[in-house]
Amino acid sequence: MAVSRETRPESRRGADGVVVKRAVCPHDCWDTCSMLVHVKDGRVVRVMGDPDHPVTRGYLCVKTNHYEERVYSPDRVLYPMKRTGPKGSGQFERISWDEALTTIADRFRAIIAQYGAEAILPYSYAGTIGTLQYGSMDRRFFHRLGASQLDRTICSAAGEAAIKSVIGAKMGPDPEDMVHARLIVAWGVNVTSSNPHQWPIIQEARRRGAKLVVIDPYRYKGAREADWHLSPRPGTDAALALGLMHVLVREGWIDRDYVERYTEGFEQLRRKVAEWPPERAAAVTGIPAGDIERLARLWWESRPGVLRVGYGLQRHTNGGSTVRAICMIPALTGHWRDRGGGFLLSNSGSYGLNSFALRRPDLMPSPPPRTINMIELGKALTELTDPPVMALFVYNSNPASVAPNQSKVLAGLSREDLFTVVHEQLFTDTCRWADIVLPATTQFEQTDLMTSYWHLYVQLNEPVIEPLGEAVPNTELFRRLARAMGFTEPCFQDSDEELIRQALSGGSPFLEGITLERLRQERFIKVSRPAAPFAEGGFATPSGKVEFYSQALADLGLDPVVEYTPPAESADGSPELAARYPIALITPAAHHFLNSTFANLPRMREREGAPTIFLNPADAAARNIRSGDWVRVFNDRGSVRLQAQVGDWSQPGVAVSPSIWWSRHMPDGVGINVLTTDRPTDMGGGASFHTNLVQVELCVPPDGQVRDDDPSR
Ligand SMILES: Nc1nc2c(c(=O)[nH]1)N[C@H]1C(S)=C(S)[C@@H](COP(=O)(O)OP(=O)(O)OC[C@H]3O[C@@H](n4cnc5c(=O)[nH]c(N)nc54)[C@H](O)[C@@H]3O)O[C@H]1N2
Ligand SMILES: Nc1nc2c(c(=O)[nH]1)N[C@H]1C(S)=C(S)[C@@H](COP(=O)(O)OP(=O)(O)OC[C@H]3O[C@@H](n4cnc5c(=O)[nH]c(N)nc54)[C@H](O)[C@@H]3O)O[C@H]1N2
Ligand SMILES: [Mo]
Repeated sequence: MAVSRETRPESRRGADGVVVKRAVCPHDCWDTCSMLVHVKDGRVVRVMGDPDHPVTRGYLCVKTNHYEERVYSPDRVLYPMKRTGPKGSGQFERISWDEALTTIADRFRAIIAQYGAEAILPYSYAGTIGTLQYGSMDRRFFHRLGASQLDRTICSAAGEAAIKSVIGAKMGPDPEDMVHARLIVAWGVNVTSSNPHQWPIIQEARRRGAKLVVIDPYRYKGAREADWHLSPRPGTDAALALGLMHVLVREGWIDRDYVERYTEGFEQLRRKVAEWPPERAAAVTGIPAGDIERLARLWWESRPGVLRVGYGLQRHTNGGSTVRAICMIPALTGHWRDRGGGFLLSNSGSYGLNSFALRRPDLMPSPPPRTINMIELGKALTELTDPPVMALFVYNSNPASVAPNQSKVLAGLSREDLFTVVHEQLFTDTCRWADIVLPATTQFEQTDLMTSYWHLYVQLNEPVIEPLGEAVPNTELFRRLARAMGFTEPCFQDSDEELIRQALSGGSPFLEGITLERLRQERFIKVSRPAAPFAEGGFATPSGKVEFYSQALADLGLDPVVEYTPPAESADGSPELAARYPIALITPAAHHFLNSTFANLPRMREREGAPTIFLNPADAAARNIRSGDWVRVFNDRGSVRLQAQVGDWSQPGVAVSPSIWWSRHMPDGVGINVLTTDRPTDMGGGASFHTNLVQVELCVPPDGQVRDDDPSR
């Protein structure tokens, strides 16, 4: 195809009428890719990775390669709609934007008059991670309204709290520098599915002689291709880290100079790790003591070395302590000194956008309204009083599919007296429970300022096509709602362009010289940040040092150094429960979906196969289960049917179910999250999606065709 590359400010057209425009992937993913979008006659005809972007390197993931299928999906919500049948029936009719806004404003006023504004709960997460559409005008609106605040904990809260307690900021090495590493430890991160642009960086490092070690209970593709795969029992990594530090301290494999200059509490840490000889860590984790010794030596001898840690391992009831323990390792050994070395869970602290200006918390009434933890949505909707939640406003999220303890969430959403508004691009499981559904634009139809929680480029996304139907961006929706509610503060009129200027205005040294004008010309600009941010200390903790001992933790009643506590649901944590439900089920990211996003697309569902559970051969044999069989997976919270795949995916007693399928595509109309717990993590109030005990048994498949030798016949 003959194409012309767009040259700002004017676009040029190729001979066949195709214009290539730049956009930025909006999804909640490490990679935040730069996209080339081929547009013909106002319609997207093809999407590709931008070859000029140093991290995207000309290719996109399997999900966004066909992004046009999502934009033009028959599931797109194109007009405002109101419910006409009973709650959950999915019966809606088209209404005008005027009617929708008036209905919402009238209902909000009535609720505020009777219950107070705290009876209104916004519910949003990261349908897009764009600075504007993730959190700006929406926050202003709910702050001014005095609605209950939402604690957005569903993804990363435990890890964030842990990082902050040790190093003070969500910051680590520049991933592009990891090509220099001699050792990369991918610890609880799926580097081939969740973070696909990390993979070529790892491969380049390996070509230069580096080793890849994967620590993950799931033997996913990257684990199979690693130099060494260690498979701990789920939720036991803090014990592994303590065992590793025991060996490092015992052998004197520590950087005394770094420890003295830049850390605090080494003496307390030394005493703590003395209690964790590798044999003890081995008994907890299932990783042989010899392997723990070997890994400690490999780490000490490999410079630069990096712990590339993921969010998977902090989605356990003890996830905060786990990240805390791991985060201490590079300070002990001085790996922070090297370019490309240290610890990286999140780089989102590397930008310094002005979120106060964007979100305007000063618009909140005083005292500020109550805060509700988003992972406890079911409880909030069914148990809260004083006031009860009477209105739920959902955007950027699909809680009917993604929130834990789904039965409770659905019980809440089905309340006839709950007024639910959902602003969505696609008619999701959550839309079914709405009173009003509003149409949202996709990234190709809206403006945003993009950052990444992994790489270090600020990027600008501008619309490449006109909005479909009557869809509007989140920012415009909340401008309209502010008008309907009669809010007169000038900040409710700020345009998207003004919002971007405000976001860049905080005076952060990282953003020096980065302006909207430059972004329009250059599209992506790297932040000004030292490559090795902690080579000479400079941590963002209260002491300015790595805090092995944290008074803040002691104040929370936690071990001020760190301790391993068994996951709340595990043989050690709850023996009685484990006797009934002997399998530890983890539910990590599916390769072809992004949380529940993309799971509506037939191409992605086909490639993903069926809602699956990977079982170890020993567990399968004990239950007469073979690959391809349908099984019932259940615990006290609920039950789902999944198709079994039997193999060396995990150790005995551990099962894996890649997530998240939409409930409507599940055999019994409910999703994997009927099994998951809404119990918050030890730090940060985060989600414990991977701490679940279940039982598994052969069952009747969705097509009713049972196996010839099925004992349940
Ligand atoms: N294809 C795809 N990409 C995605 C997503 C997706 O759904 N699909 N989701 C996006 C989002 S929102 C996020 S937050 C990131 C998440 O990216 P990741 O951090 O990779 O998150 P998960 O896939 O939940 O878990 C990562 C790994 O942690 C492992 N794990 C689970 N429990 C433990 C444990 O106790 N110890 C150890 N060592 N490992 C454990 C899982 O088996 C999994 O392989 O990815 C983003 N990218
Ligand atoms: N069992 C289990 N559950 C999990 C996880 C797991 O690993 N296992 N992972 C958890 C994690 S890491 C996360 S981050 C959460 C994710 O939970 P969510 O943030 O709810 O993520 P998605 O499922 O991607 O749903 C986002 C929705 O936002 C919509 N959307 C996208 N862009 C826009 C926009 O600009 N405006 C509006 N109004 N809507 C938009 C999309 O169409 C989509 O339906 O799920 C969590 N749930
Ligand atoms: Mo996430």
